[in-house]
Amino acid sequence: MAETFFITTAIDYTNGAPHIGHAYEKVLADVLARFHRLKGEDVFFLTGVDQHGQKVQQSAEKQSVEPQQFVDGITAKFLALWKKLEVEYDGWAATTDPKHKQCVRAILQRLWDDKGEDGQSKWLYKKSAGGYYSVRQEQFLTDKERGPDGEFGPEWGQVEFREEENFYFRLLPHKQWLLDLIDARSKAGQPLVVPDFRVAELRNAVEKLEGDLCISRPDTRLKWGIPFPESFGAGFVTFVWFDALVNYISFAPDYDPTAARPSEKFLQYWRNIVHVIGKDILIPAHGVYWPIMLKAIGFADEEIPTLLVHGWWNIKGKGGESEKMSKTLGNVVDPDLLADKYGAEAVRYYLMSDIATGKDSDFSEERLIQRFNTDLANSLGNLLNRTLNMVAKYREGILKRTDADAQSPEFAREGVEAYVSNINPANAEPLLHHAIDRAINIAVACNQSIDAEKPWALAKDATQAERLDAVLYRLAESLRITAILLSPVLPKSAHGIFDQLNWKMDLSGKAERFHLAEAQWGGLPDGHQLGKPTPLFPRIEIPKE
Ligand code: ME8
Repeated sequence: MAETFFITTAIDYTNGAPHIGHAYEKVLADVLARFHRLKGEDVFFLTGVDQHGQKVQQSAEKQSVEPQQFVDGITAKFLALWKKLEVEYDGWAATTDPKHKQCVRAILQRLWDDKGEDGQSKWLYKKSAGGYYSVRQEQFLTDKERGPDGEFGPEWGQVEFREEENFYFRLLPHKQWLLDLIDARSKAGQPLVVPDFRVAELRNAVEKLEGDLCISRPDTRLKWGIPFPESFGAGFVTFVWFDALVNYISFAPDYDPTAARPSEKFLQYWRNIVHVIGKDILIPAHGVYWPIMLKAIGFADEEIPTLLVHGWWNIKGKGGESEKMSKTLGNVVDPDLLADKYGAEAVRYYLMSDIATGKDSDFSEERLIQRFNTDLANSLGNLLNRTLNMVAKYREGILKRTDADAQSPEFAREGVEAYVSNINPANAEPLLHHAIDRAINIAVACNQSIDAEKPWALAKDATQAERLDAVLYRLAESLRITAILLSPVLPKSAHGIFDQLNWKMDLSGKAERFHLAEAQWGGLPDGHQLGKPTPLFPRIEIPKE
């Protein structure tokens, strides 16, 4: 049976149109999913939208529409964008889906019914509390959130004093368990969080944990959530995290929230899971709440998922410093417009190659153009064009294998190895941009070898016929391998390269055309007829001011 791989993303809030940060994360997960498919694994890729909450309720009210109508409109934008950006998922998690709501309610019921010796729930309790509440962030604020002037800063929006009764999920009794889990995973070389520089950050946060998690809102002020089961008494909805995090299991294959232990079919995927999330939602949501929630519903320690935490795309401000993208500053980058302007693959390539996984980067349209022109137009596209033209001119499009090219040239073998070792999402330091560089470097090395070997000179010398055959074979074969390696990032272009190489035409357009196992030297047979060259990556011309 094939190995499995389960990959999820954060589900995006549907209170506004998707921005470049959303696009980055979904493309990142799509590339990793495609890489695992390339390895022949049985992949389940889950993404979706987080449709409940106060912000949505308020935005809908402003537009005088029902919240469902409002989120349906925004959800449609996300769906259209993923189609445009070639994000191909297997499961779509929309939190207003009845299947999800039922799962959340079943989990609440299960935790409520799991009683300790005192006859009370071991996991949930009800209490009354008062405090300052940020409407924008949907949370009560503590003194830690006050600025140097003693006031709550503008990032919290409208802040008001509130007193209310709510349900809480116990976190504090599980603090030591979580610390031990973090340590054990790091010791075993499988850190709970990657890149592993985030482990210390999470550990500190757990050590400082002071309170439990409020999981309800009175429905007098928040209607747009999932109503608690009747046994909790009327008038409460659950909101944000207790709703959103559950998507990872409610939309997973074969999850039953009422079973004491998850099914074997579910665990087959879940045992190889990676949650891809942004750095802002590691602490406390994914790093603290989620492991404890999973423990509460019967997951074993080794079934607590690995978190792949990516950095943020910022914008360079006028003074050259990095600024957060925000609607207020009006500097939000629209991935939809960008894809229309440069094409989906140019956007995918830039987002994957110009940021170190886990770190932040400044978004720049100039860099997008530059990377496209340097790596794709000048290196890869140019190589494809030159190779096909030379084989057409000197050998009527037919490749000849000689003893000289029985072995993989070092740059191709090393390129494949370095690519594979860098791309693995569970690595302590996954470095997708290095993997991409290694694949592109194969094309760069080939272009250099053309300049060094001068096939046009070899073609003029009859004693060099075999040498010319070897040079041309090496170029075509390197292109075939590079196309396989880049297929997760550039699926359409990889098909384009295979089409022009006239390779596996019976599978034209199908993902099964690419297999990592075939990224080995010698795939193209002696006598193989190559196709015709057509420019695959026309240079992007920079508009003059
Ligand atoms: O947090 N660069 O939703 P969200 C990179 N619904 N990534 C960015 C980014 C940027 N500039 N801005 C946001 C939520 N993101 C919750 C998640 S999961 C059970 C619930 C990332 O729409 C952000 O880090 O605010 C997060 O991973 C994702 O986009 C969705 O953010």
